[in-house]
Amino acid sequence: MSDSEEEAQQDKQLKIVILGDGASGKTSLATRFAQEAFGKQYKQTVGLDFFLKRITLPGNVSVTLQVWDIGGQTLGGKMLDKYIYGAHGVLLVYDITNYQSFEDLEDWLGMVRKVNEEAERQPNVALVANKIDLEHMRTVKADKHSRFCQENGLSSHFVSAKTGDSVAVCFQRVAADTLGIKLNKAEMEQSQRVVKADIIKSAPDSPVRAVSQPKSSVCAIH
Ligand code: G3D
Ligand code: MG
Repeated sequence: MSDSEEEAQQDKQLKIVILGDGASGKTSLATRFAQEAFGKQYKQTVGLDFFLKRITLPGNVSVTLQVWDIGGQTLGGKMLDKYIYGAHGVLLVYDITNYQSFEDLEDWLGMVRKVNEEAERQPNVALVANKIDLEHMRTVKADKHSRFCQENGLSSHFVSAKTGDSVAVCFQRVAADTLGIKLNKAEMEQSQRVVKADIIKSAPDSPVRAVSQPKSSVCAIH
């Protein structure tokens, strides 16, 4: 690759818009992805608001994501088309404990399609089921989620902005789809958040054996 080609590649920016009902967790997802944090104050300025984050995709493709949080905009909001227009990727977010937030996605998706009718492309859309840490309070069945994905050609994601589960991979997948890059399973798993968990041994029977065993292991949070 020549220097200029490499530069062009380095400068690639994708517009990603996070849509969905109020309280589905859009700002939390944006914050989590931007800062690897949850619950910190996220400054919502008036007007169009986005942040930039550079990620690396397989094949060493570096791409900058322009992530737009629609703030308090609701379906039918006046500024909404300005957010949505020209997006490369859209995260359609609902809260698995709030059925209405799932039902409203049909309207959100309709809006995305309509606004981009005159743009040069339709964005890649990901269906994002948020708050999977609240599985015990789930009101939207997984098969409803799957059917909606199939019917509309969406990629499927189950995430938690609170724990960080699968958040990064979700953004990564949308970017990869937009650029026509396939992510294999290992690459998907690599971007999952991993933690080191110490194995605490109670009353080791032989000190020699205990030392020879691993003191920690790496596991993914699900
Ligand atoms: P919005 O930007 O779509 O309106 P927010 O949604 O990001 O402001 O989140 C709405 C509420 O849901 C917040 O609670 C937030 O902490 C919570 N939330 C967001 N994502 C998750 C998640 O993955 N799991 C859980 N358990 N809660 C989540 P508050 O109480 O601050 O209003
Ligand atoms: Mg918000």
